Amino acid sequence: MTRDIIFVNPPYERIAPGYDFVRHVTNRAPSLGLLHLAAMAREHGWTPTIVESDVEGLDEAAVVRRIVERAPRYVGITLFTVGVWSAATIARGVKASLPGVTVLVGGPHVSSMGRETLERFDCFDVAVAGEGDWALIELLEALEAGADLSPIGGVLWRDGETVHENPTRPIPKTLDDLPLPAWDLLPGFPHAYPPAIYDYPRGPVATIAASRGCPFHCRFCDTSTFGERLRAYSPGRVVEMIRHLHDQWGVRHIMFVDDLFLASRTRVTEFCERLIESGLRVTWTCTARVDTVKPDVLALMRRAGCWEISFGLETGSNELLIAMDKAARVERSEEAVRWTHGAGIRTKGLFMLGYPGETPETIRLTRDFVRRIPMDIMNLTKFTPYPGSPIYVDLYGTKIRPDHWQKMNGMNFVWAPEGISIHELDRAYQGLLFAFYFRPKIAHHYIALSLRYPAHLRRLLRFGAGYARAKLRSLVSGKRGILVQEAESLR
Ligand code: B12
Ligand code: SF4
Repeated sequence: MTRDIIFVNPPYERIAPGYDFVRHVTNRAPSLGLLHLAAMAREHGWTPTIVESDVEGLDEAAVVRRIVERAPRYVGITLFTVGVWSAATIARGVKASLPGVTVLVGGPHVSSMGRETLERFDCFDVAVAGEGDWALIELLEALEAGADLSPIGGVLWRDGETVHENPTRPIPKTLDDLPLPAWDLLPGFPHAYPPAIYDYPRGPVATIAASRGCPFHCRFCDTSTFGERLRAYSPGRVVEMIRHLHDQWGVRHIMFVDDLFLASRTRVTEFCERLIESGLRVTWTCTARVDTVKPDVLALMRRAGCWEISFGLETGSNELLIAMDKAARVERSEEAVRWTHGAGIRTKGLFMLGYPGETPETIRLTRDFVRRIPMDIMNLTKFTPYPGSPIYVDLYGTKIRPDHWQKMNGMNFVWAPEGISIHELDRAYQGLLFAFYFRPKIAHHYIALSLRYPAHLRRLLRFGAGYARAKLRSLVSGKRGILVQEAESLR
């Protein structure tokens, strides 16, 4: 008898209604978590399948049909806060047709809100908080045997009306024991999963999390899944993974999604040296804190193929950086960006707008800052108090705001600081992006990049054509422009 399990990355509100064309330029990275879980399950005798709803163009009803056709014993859904309601719709739909199925949930939302999630949604049977790789296997074996779930660390389960929360499990010291993520089970891999436009030179692209955990506590950040202890693959194992992706799948660019790729100077140096020695011709991008870069390491990274570094710059105001509990200040951010630019690596600044304490003055400081530094991409998100982040507790206590969950994709203001309205924030949002991008030197940079890497130009043209079609449709239907519709849909 087959031991089927279907893993699902549910559809979620990634794009505002009427804005489907945006998918041509956005990041379509798969759920790496599900790839790890599927690999682990397969290694332990299970037959896993992965459903990547958005990339496969499946809405909730289509996902349910897909699952029901296969009639698995278990369904495992990964939950970001933004996807919880959609996941619940899928779980209910599946259970209506397959009453015997067991629905497991895990992921960042469960790591911080596991109990509340099981209490609110009785369609989810068992939850795993934190790292799921080993917990999943123990859980599946216990469920198969009809055994007691209480000894399995990290698991939350229901007994009648009561939700039980087991103690957390010990964290393994190394990641090297994990099997390779099951890229072979990912529909359309690797071509269907490009990062955001201009975020890589040439595809196809794959993601790797070379480490897990972060010892810092920036107040807006949810670190509840991997906690504060940093663990990593050995540099040799990372190079092995890159070789596999390159040789088996033709991958030419790697996106490291670790929270702190540059945490250990020794490890990064060894990784770069090994990658250079390997002769693999791949480029890569990573994220870093501004206080971890130095010119000599940057020069080595560049030689090893590093194409872009994303820095969490957040704002141009030191007062806000202090409020966020970020260790570095604006001056350090500026220095890091200049060093990186000087080393020939592109820089992407991750910013947020609307953090508690934001004022017209802090917005002005951010505007001046982004125009002053040699940054190549500005990524601006709308401040969102995600469950699991310290600021969520400051603003909401532990009270659940399920009405907000579906909007928690960084593209909606769900909260506004004192003295500034959401409407003003929306205007400032567009103003900041405009101030950064609409400058001759940036236009010149992107024209040069498009000519050098024409795949981006094709994506941009598809985006432009989609935009024109959407605009035309809204004009013909007598409705107002799509930008106005978006603003209304968020209220
Ligand atoms: C890469 C990444 C992305 C990628 C890929 C997303 C994806 N589907 O995985 C992209 C760019 C698309 C993305 C988008 C967003 N992201 Co993001 N992203 C990350 C990042 C940096 C790494 C994720 C990762 O690959 N981790 C490694 C894998 C192995 O871990 P994992 O997926 O969590 O899975 C493990 C466990 O969670 C668990 N598990 C997961 N699912 C399941 C299911 C079952 C059944 C079980 C048993 C266990 C289990 O087991 C897995 C293996 O140990 C994290 C930060 C982080 N440190 O995790 C943020 C993070 C997950 N993102 C976040 C957010 C908010 C978003 C966005 C909503 C908005 C935004 N600002 O970007 C969007 C949309 C989310 C979506 N549904 O896709 C938040 C989530 C907060 C929350 N409570 O929802 C995080 C935690 C960042 C942060 N620190 O605040 N993201
Ligand atoms: S923002 Fe980065 S450094 Fe800060 S807590 Fe989150 S992962 Fe750690």
